Amino acid sequence: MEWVSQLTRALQDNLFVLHKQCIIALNGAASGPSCEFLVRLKERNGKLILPGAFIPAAERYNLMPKLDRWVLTQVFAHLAQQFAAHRAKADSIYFINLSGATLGDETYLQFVRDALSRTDIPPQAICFEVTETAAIANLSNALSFIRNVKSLGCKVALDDFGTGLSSFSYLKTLAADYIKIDGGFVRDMLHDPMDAAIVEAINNIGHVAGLKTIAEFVENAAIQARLTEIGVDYAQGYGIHRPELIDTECVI
Ligand code: G
Ligand code: MN
Repeated sequence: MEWVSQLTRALQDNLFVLHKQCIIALNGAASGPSCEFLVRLKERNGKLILPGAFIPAAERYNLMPKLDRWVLTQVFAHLAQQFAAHRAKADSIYFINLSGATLGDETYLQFVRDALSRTDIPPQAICFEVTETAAIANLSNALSFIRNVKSLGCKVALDDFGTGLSSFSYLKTLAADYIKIDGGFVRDMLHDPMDAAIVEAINNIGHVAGLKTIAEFVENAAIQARLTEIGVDYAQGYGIHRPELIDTECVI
């Protein structure tokens, strides 16, 4: 219950902070994916709390639709500046996480449409990340959300892919552009043959389905080399870039 008041206050007083984490191309894949925006909660003592700690509470108390809108507003203000200053490449793609609750919120689409119309950010530079589990739990909402957001020109990624139960069969139904291979399989893939096999399987089936693949939690160069060998298209993780405040210039 304490989370409710802390999160509500954080929304009112702008106590959330946005970080970005760079995404790089492996295998000479055409660039495009540039970074993912990640939200953190700032405590009074200045300490940052990671989303894993507060998002379950925000979901339970129905605060995610508000937080998702706050993120989009901040990201668009930041990107509008980047594009105006020619700091964004023509083919840059920026990844924004969405909660399951927002998938069912039809007014969110209008919110995106309005936000796009107020700036010169190209719609194809925005990719919405939907977790595989949220998409499957609200399948009809997810299907119409994906269709609608793609009709605006934006892209869609299936986040944390592989943790759901029926991952592969839903790939046929969900018309996404990117699969993000769940970091839990990537992190230990050099020591755990099952994890390595799962990463390979997701990468293969993703390619057959016509999607580009992105590995999360690439924590060192050895994992990056193995992913390159397997043929994964893009990578992100602490070994490539530690998330940093959005105002910092991206180093890569
Ligand atoms: O659900 P999603 O995959 O969007 O969550 C990403 C979270 O994981 C972020 O909070 C981010 O800071 C964190 N993260 C990013 N890269 C790594 C990594 O290489 N290792 C670990 N353990 N966490 C990471
Ligand atoms: Mn994500």
